[in-house]
Amino acid sequence: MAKQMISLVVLSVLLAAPLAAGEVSGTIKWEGKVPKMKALRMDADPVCANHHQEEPARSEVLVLGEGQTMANVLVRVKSGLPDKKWDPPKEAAVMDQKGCTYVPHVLAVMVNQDIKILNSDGILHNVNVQAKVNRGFNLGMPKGTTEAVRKFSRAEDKIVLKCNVHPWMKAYLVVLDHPFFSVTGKDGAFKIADLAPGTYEIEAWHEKLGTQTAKVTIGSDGDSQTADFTFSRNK
Ligand SMILES: [Cu+2]
Repeated sequence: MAKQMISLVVLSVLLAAPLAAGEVSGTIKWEGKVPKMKALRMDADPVCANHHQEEPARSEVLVLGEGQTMANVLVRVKSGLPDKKWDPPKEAAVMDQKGCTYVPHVLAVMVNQDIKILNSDGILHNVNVQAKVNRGFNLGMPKGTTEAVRKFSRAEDKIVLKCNVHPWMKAYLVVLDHPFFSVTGKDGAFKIADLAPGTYEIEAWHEKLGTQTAKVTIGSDGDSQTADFTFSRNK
């Protein structure tokens, strides 16, 4: 009887405990001399140029934070996940057109997740989405069109977004079939949570510098592992 009571107590504790899966986090850094990114000449459209009077907008191929941490790197679980289907998040992802640049420069979403495409500039932009696995589209967003919603039904890497009105505008979109990914901000930090115990291949991708991978093992629930990546001109 006492034994049964104890197992009941143990069982209820287990059921009440929050799901404590593991996580991988890390920092992406640039190593070596920092190349100066070219200024984007927006003179062709004065409305765009006006947004950047104090400081010219620069190419976002390489965006670094303090300590040469790298923004716009997509970190994802490349292999090791269970054979399972994950639902997309209910919240839409957002891609804005602001100051005649795309914000963010790299956007990762899930299959069938709504993507809100905003036009904060209030001028004509068009969103030329050059998808290959999914159906691409060319969406005109005239002045007054502030929002459009789109989604992609299949996983696809490195979809290029371009604006034909402003040739310097370029962004990347990646569509993933699982939620285990993170795009770095200027602090270069990423975190991928809710990983069940197991061994995973973690991949860091940069638009020009390609990919790097690391193997990470989550030993038990609550385990927290680190994977740091360094990019440089020669890698
Ligand atoms: Cu544009």
